[in-house]
This record gives sequence, structure tokens and C-alpha cells, in this order.
Amino acid sequence: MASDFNFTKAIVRTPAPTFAAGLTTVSLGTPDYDQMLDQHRAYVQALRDFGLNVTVLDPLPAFPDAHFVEDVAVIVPEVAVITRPGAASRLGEVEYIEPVLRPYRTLAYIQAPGTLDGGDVLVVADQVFVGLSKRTNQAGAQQLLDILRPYGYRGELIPIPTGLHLKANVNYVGQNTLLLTASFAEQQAFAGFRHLILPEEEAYAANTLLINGYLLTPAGFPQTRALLQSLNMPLLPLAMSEAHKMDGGLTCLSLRF
Ligand code: CIR
Repeated sequence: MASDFNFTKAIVRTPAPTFAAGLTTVSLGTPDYDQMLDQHRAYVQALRDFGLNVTVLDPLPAFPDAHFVEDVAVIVPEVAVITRPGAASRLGEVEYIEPVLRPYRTLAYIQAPGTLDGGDVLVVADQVFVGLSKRTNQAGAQQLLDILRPYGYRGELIPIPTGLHLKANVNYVGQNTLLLTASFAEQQAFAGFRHLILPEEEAYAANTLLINGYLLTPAGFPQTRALLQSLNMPLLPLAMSEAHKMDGGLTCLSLRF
């Protein structure tokens, strides 16, 4: 048991030409497909440089958000949980991830009326933090914790008043440390961790990704970079402008295991 942010594999999906028709809550302009593909390729290369064997799945034009693969599964060493995404337009994505994960893990499923997006799930060792958001409801969160409990995981439910998902606000960056926005720093559930608190104007950079001792962080957030440098870990800033326009970040572009 335990999720320690050391991985050997990742699954990503190439964005479809329809990707700008996906869901978004931000007003950052229309994303550019060629630039999105360039940024996605750089992301895949970074995962490979960090030692991961990366499977790149084909685009799914009928599902413009499907390259945000993190939302359709939660993977721990013992089991992969196929989620039930909270947005109706994303529900159909799960049938395309199930056969991809079947060779690697026993599968379990979130069932109606539960909804759960993987972006709402942060697993640090044996602790599972689940955001209750517009996408993840109480039933979905409880089902996930019920599936994981027999393997020794313990859970905490965290209300998400801002941002799309839990991991839009808080991520684990190693050394018992969370990178998070000020309002989440007050959560009792996170009291056992050291906190790196982001300034409000850099909240997007909370979506920083720890893999095999490296940190991937969105480019263009100098205060976040300075905070992370205090950890003395190798840090790679990546351009994320086009995914950001569609409410996506570094964690949501892959499933790591
Ligand atoms: C959505 O609204 O579902 C997508 N446009 C963005 C999903 C981002 N996922 C994530 O942060 N885990």
C-alpha cells in the first residue's frame, strides 16, 4: 500500500482538433490547437525524461475534454477505480480508458448516483483527500473511500468552494509539503503537512506535479517558482497556456502509476 509519487508508467491522450469545444469556466481566450499540441508534446517528453514509460492514446474528437485523462480514473498500487465524471459531456470517456487500464490493475467502479472526477483526488501515502466539488458528490467520494479502505487507505472529504477540482488548489510536492492556496491552508485535514502558500494571483500554479523526485510546474509563475526552489528539487517549468484556457493543468493531462 501507499502512493509515494514514484511512477514507472503514464497514460496520456493527444488532444483532439475539437478540444476548444470542451468545458471551461475561465475567460482567457480561444485556445490554439497547434500550440496545444506543442505543449502536450513537451509534457510527454518531460514525463519520458523523468523515466516514465508513456502510452499516448489517440484523440477522441467526440469528447473534447478527453485528453484530461486524470479525471476518468484513480490509480493506486492495488486497484484502478474507473470514475463517473461529474460533467454529462464527459461520462462517455470512461469506456475508452477501461480497456487501457485492465492489463495493469484490478478494476473497480464509481456507480450512479455517485459522481467523481480524478482531479478531486489527492493520494499521499495512505491518505486520500477527496474534494467535494461541482463534479464530485458525496456518494462518489464515499464510494471511492469504501473501495480503498480494505487496502489500508484512510480518507478525508474536503469542500471545494473555489476552482474546478481539489488539485486545482492543492498538490503534494514532496518532503511532507503541500503547495496550496491560502484558503486551503486552513483546512484541518492538511494540518499535518508543511505548507507552501501561493499568492492569490498565482493560484493556477497550485497545479504542480511531483514525479520521481522532479517537479513540473506551469511556466510564468515566478513567486511559485521561488517557493518551490526552497525544496532544492529539480524543477521544470512547462508552458501550459492552452490547457489553462480550458481549465486544465499539469496533473490532469496524465494518469501516473
Ligand atoms: C473540464 O472542465 O472537465 C475540463 N475542461 C478540464 C478538466 C481539468 N481536469 C483536472 O484538472 N483534473
